[in-house]
Amino acid sequence: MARLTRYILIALGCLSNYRIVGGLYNDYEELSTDSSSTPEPDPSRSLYKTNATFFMLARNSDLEGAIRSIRGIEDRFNSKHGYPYVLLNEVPFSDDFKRRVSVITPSPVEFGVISQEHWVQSDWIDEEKASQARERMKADNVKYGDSVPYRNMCRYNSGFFYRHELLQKYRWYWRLEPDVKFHCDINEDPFLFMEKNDKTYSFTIATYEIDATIPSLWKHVTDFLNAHPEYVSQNNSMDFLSLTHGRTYSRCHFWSNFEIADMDFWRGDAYSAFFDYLDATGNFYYERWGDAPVHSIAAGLFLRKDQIHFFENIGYQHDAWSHCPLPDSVWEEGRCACNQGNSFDYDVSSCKSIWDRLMSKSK
Ligand SMILES: Nc1nc2c(ncn2[C@@H]2O[C@H](COP(=O)(O)OP(=O)(O)OP(=O)(O)O)[C@@H](O)[C@H]2O)c(=O)[nH]1
Ligand SMILES: [Mg+2]
Repeated sequence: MARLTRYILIALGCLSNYRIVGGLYNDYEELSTDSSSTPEPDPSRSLYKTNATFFMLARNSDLEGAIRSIRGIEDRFNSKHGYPYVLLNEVPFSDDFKRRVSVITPSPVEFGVISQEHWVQSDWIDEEKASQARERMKADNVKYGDSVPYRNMCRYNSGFFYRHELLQKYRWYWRLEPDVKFHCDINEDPFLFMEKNDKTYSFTIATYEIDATIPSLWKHVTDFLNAHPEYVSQNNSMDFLSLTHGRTYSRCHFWSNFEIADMDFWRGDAYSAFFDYLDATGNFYYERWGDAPVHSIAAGLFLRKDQIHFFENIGYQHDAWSHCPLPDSVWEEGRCACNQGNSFDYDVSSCKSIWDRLMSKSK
C-alpha cells in the first residue's frame, strides 16, 4: 500500500512538473506541437467563439513592446475570451522572450520560425538594381528607404504570413505589433462580429502612403485588373483608392499594423494571383512597396465595400497616431482612456473622410 501511494505521488509529481514546463509556452520549434503541451483554456473564461488568433511578427529586440501590446489587449479584451497568440520571427525567439511573453497570458502562445524562403530577398532579384534603389531612397530621406529587412517584412506581411504552418488552423487573425495601445474596453467580440456580419477586412486608421515608396504600384495594379477583370467585385471601394475613377491612386490605405481579417481572403484565388503578379515585378525590393497599400488595394477591389469594416469602438494607438471613438456613447461604454480631441480620424493626413464619403453613397 505504502509503495502504491509512493508511485501515485511520484506520478503526480511528474505530471505537475510537466504542466509547469509545458504550460508556460508552446514552442513550435523546440517543443513539439504535441497538444498536451498547449495550455488548457481557463474554464472560468468563455470558450472561443470563432476560429481566430492574434498574430504578431516580432524580433527578439521587440520583447518589451510585445509584452506591452499583449498585456494591453488581454486587459481590454482577451482575458474574457482566451483567444490564442501566434508570434513569428525569422530567427528563433530566445528562451527569455518565450518565457516572458508566455507568463503574461493564460492563453495558448505559439512561437514560430519563418522559413528563409519566405523571408529573404529572392535569388532572381537583381541586387545591383535593388541596392541602387536603396541608395537613392536613402539620399532622399525616405523612411526605411535603405533597409532590406524592412522590405522583407513588408513582403512577408503582404504575401506569406497566412501560409505559415502555425496559422494554417485559423481562419481569422488580429494583427498586433509591439508597443501598440488599446484605449477602450472591447465589449463585443470583433472576430464574432466580423463572422456574423459577413465582413472580411477591417481597420481603425486610414492614411496616405509615402509617394516615393510606390512609384509604379498603381500602374501594375491597373495592368493586373486589365488582365483579370473577373476578380473585381461589384460595389467595390475604387472611389477610396482613386479620386480619378481608377486613373491614379489616391494613396489611401488602411493602416495595416492593425488588421482583423479573414485569412481565407488572402489564401483565395484573387489575392494569390494579385500577390504573385506584384511580387514578380520585384518592386518589393526595387521600390519599397508596403503591405498596407497592397492589402488595401486588394480588399478595396476584390471585396464589396460593405465587407470592409471600420471599428469605431476599438480605440487604438500606434506611434503618435491614435483612433479614439468619437461618439460619446461609444467612448463611455468602452471606458476609453484616450482624448477624443486627439483622434486621428479627421487629421489632414487621414483618409477617413474619403472612406466616409464612399460609405455614404448608396451603391
Ligand atoms: N522578425 C522580424 N520582425 C520585424 C522585422 N522588422 C519589422 N518587424 C515587425 O514587423 C512589424 C512592422 O514593423 P515596424 O518596424 O513596426 O514597421 P512600421 O509599423 O511600418 O513602422 P513604424 O512606424 O516604425 O512602427 C512589427 O510587428 C515589427 O516587430 C524584422 O526584421 N524581423
Ligand atoms: Mg510599427
